[in-house]
Amino acid sequence: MNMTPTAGNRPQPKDNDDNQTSFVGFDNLPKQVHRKIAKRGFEFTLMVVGENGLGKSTLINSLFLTDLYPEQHIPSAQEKLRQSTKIEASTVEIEERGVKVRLTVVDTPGYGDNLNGTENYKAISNYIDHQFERYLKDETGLNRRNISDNRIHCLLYFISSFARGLKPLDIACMKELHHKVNIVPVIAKADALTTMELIQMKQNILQQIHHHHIEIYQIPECDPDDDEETKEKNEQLRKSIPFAIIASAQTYDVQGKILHGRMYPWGFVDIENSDYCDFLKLRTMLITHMQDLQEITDEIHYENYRSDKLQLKKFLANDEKQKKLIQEKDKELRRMQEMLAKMQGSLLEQKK
Ligand SMILES: Nc1nc2c(ncn2[C@@H]2O[C@H](COP(=O)(O)OP(=O)(O)OP(=O)(O)O)[C@@H](O)[C@H]2O)c(=O)[nH]1
Ligand SMILES: [Mg+2]
Repeated sequence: MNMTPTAGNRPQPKDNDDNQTSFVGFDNLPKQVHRKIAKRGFEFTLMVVGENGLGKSTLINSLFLTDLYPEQHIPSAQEKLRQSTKIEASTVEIEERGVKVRLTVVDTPGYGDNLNGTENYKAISNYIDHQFERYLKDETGLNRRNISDNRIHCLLYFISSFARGLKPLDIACMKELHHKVNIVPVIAKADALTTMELIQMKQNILQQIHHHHIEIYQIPECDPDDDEETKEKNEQLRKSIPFAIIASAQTYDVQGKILHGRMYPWGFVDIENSDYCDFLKLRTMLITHMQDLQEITDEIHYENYRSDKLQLKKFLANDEKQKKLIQEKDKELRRMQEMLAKMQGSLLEQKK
């Protein structure tokens, strides 16, 4: 079999007729989106979070056409000891048949390196809040027409396939973030698991999510008038969560076809093969439910943030009023005390 690594360029969409091709890529975007949105374009921000080395940057690179990280810096052991969560945003502009997508990917390299895990997810949480704050400021400002939306619409949470399920830090992190952002859990490096292990792992994770009352993103139901095929595909997406991910930035020439995959001594793993990898399902989910992810971000997560902020403002304003009132009363009291002291003084003078 001829399997030679190629120059890292993205392979063309395959035209074979197995089930994996029924899941779409960005190439199909214009068919998937509402005309109105197609006109003004998409602004979508995706964040990846998870332990160090789980393949976050690799996945981003293979999910979206551009190489976001051409030069990766591998930290030395000494640097690793001091490494804290470093959050980086990269934007790619994609234009597909007239539809503009401004995709921002926010990477959080090194998560889990720092022994103080709480610090890691607090930084992520603060970053999400900061984007809400920026949006709120823009929205209440003068130039409301050209607001750029950098709010995080979806967070891919990477779970290590070397664990049996969620680790305590994963649970704590998800609980900190689930009311701020749409969390989509993914099992990283799923090529390390056998079919049975993967099924078990998915069950364990879903049980833990349920047990700890973690609210992950729920794929919406189809419209009743959608065709059976759409309903079936949507159901498949729903059933696949947490998505099992195998990522690779490398492409290979496999018998004349350029495929994204991982080459092992025992064989080739094609990351677009839906028999053992949910890569295409994840991409389909992001595209078909991009609008829903944006709406939930705007109507639920951002709205919660905004109303909390307004309440806090009201409370602080009331607090400020109270403080002013107390200050005025204090002044009045002091004035009366001074008057009293003066009167006592003049009385004493008169007695003499
Ligand atoms: N076996 C396997 N290895 C993978 C997979 N995805 C990425 N890798 C490898 O894992 C290593 C780390 O990948 P990165 O993409 O840098 O991981 P990361 O999560 O961005 O790491 P940090 O930025 O340090 O947190 C690289 O050698 C990748 O080739 C996968 O699905 N399976
Ligand atoms: Mg990385």
